[in-house]
Amino acid sequence: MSAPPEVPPFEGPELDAYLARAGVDAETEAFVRSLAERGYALVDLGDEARTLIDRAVADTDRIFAAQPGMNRIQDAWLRSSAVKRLAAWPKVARLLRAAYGRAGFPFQTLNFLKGSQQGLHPDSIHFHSVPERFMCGVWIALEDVRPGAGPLVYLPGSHRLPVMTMRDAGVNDPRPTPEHYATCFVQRFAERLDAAGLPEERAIIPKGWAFVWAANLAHGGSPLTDPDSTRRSLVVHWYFEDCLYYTPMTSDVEGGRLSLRLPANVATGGWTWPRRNGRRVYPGRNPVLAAVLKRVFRRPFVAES
Ligand SMILES: O=C(O)CCC(=O)C(=O)O
Repeated sequence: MSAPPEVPPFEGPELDAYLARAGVDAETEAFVRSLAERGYALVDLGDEARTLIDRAVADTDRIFAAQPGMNRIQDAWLRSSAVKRLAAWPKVARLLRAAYGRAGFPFQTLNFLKGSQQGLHPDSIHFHSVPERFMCGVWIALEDVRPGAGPLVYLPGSHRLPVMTMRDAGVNDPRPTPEHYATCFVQRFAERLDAAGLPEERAIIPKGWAFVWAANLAHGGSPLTDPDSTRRSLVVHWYFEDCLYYTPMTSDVEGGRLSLRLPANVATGGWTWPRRNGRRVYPGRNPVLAAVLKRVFRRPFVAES
């Protein structure tokens, strides 16, 4: 058996040869090439998924209704089997397998009721892997996205920029914090995007379609120009097997101190143990404890932003 790739094939220089070897169908090839060229790809999840979406919306609307003013539910998959099934949708798993050359697994879900209005950011500062870039986001429209509802905004091609670490952002601290992110990273990242001069686009997509982004693609939520308008969506974050998983925002990557994670595996309901070259790596006591405690309390976390 050949070793898994150290670079996601769609991010690497040998894509044509990889695709020829893999012998994928036309839809898969278009998906992989879109990720390579633009850093994102669109997927129609199909009518079965649209039926399931109605159940997921009913489940999450109940949680939102119980907490007026709240706009985000983290890990509703722990409470809703419809969210859980959508998060691990087989068509998405198959396409990602082709793009990354490794099996993927969803590790977290976020449900939004309205647009998030989040600033432009790459997921590679929130979740990353060793080897790098084995992470992606899958944004599923749970209703048709209207232009005034704060659609997802993104900069095609920004995935090719170098991954920005906290040190790159000017944080000279071996233990960076979310405060450093807010005070340094956000500004430095915005400057980098300005310098790159890439155009902005918005994802105005129908219910049941997914927008898949590469780990380093700059994306966020555009302003809500119609404040009453909902924009129900499910964001699923995926990792890939045989990697280490960590939180870059609180890591000193250059200094070799990673905040390792023990990610949940939404598909199996368990966890996926970090591995390097086929061998298990112990992520440390705190990540294991955090993962277990989260499961014991089982309540999906509801937040305002
Ligand atoms: O849904 C949005 O508006 C943005 C979501 C996002 O940026 C994320 O989950 O990383």
